Amino acid sequence: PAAAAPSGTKTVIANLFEWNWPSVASECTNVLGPKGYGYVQVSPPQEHVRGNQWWVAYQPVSYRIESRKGTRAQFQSMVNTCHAAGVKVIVDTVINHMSGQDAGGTGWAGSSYGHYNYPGIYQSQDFHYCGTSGNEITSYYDRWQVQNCELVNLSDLKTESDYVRSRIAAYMNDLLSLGVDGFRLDASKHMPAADIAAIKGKLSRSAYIVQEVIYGAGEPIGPGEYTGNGDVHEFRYGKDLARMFNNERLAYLRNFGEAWGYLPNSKAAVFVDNHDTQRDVGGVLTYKNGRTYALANAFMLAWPYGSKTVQSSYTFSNRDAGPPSDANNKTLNTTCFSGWECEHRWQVIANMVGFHNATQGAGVSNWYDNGYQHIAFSRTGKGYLSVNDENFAINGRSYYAGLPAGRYCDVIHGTFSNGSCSGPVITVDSAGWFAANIPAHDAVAIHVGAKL
Ligand code: ARE
Ligand code: CA
Repeated sequence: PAAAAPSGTKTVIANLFEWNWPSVASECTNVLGPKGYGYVQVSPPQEHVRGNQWWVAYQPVSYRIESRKGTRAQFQSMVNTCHAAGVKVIVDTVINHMSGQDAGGTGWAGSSYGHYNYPGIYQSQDFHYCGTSGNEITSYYDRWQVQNCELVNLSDLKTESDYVRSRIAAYMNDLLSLGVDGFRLDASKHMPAADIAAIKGKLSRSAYIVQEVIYGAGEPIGPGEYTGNGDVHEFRYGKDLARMFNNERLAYLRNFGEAWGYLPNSKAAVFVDNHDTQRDVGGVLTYKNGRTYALANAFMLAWPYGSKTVQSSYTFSNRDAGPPSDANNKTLNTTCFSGWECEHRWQVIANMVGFHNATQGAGVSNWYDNGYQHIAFSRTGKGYLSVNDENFAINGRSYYAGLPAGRYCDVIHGTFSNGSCSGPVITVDSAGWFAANIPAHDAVAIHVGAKL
């Protein structure tokens, strides 16, 4: 987190998409804390409709903290364990709407509900009925519809009403009482920025806020109008980064960020992919791209633009299929590299979190590119990354890193721990240069936090 987050170097978020609470807790202790992640983002914790699809989580039925991912007690224990490991917790928060089931039913934790009736919480007068067919959003080019009609049949809350705002704030305050540190506000585009501001004004203490507003060319509602409330996801980032790797040139990345028309650096939240784009946006890089995906994340973590999230996924081939779960759809404990991809643990990605932390605050200098798919740059005085995404190796070159002379662990190919490097060591000479051979679709990275 960049904006509202407390200062410090540990600002990378790991999004442990659909992990259950006991697994998140042990990951904080065993991996996220030790590897230098500052935050974990977790999937929506409130009671939801039943079913195996992952997206049941986006259909709230009540604000009880009880879901397929665990009980309230397990959630509380997860927050405490993550905090003890130095990892803060961001919660995916679904407040624009309730469920999308016309027939209603019984939620995960036993609450009964109707499409526009959530006993003790919301009744029919608390929802929008915008008057289009099915009350559905039919055009993203109509501001009023986007905020007052239904997104995929999800009962749309009257976020302009003080009662609804208070009820939403009560849910968020409950999460704050459990110790959470921030919120990812789902479907923020579908709520006027002023409604979000009013809800934020009812929170019991400050918290990091990141809003999901997908940039769409020509749409009247853009991410820029939400920056007054906190950070906003910059969706163009992952799409453009993929295009540079896939079809265009890494050389174009030399001014990646605000100069590309993006949100201000201090407000942008970025990722290579998220749980939606990895399913729904063609061309975006995901775990399925293997090495290229790792290189894209390495670039993101090394490059000073925005607040960065590393996506962590379960393996999927069907868009809707939920995570590994038991016969009752209770999510199973995570088993990395078997049913779960655990991208945040990949050597390149996890080690580049260390690079990110060691280079925080340093500018970019010594940019080099070959005009095409080989780039390199320093984070002045702190670190150096060279990515070769050509189809051929680049051998026998020297690079000017401008780093203090000495021996550095190449954190792309080795892990630095207890003063030693499990991979190749790179020697920077007294003039700041080093020599390296970089295979096709590979990289080298060195930084002052991994100096022997
Ligand atoms: C599911 C079924 C639907 C069914 C519904 C209700 O798929 O057929 O009608 O349930 O029963 C997720 C899933 C949906 C799922 C939903 C509820 O993706 O498939 O519906 O949960 O369970 C727009 C929004 C943006 C939103 C994306 C998906 O602006 O906010 O659509 N993203 C968030 C989450 C999603 C989640 C929801 C919101 C809902 O990250 O995971 O949906 O809580 C252009 C526009 C974008 C637009 C995009 C796609 O790019 O610029 O604004 O994004 O098109 O339409
Ligand atoms: Ca709305």
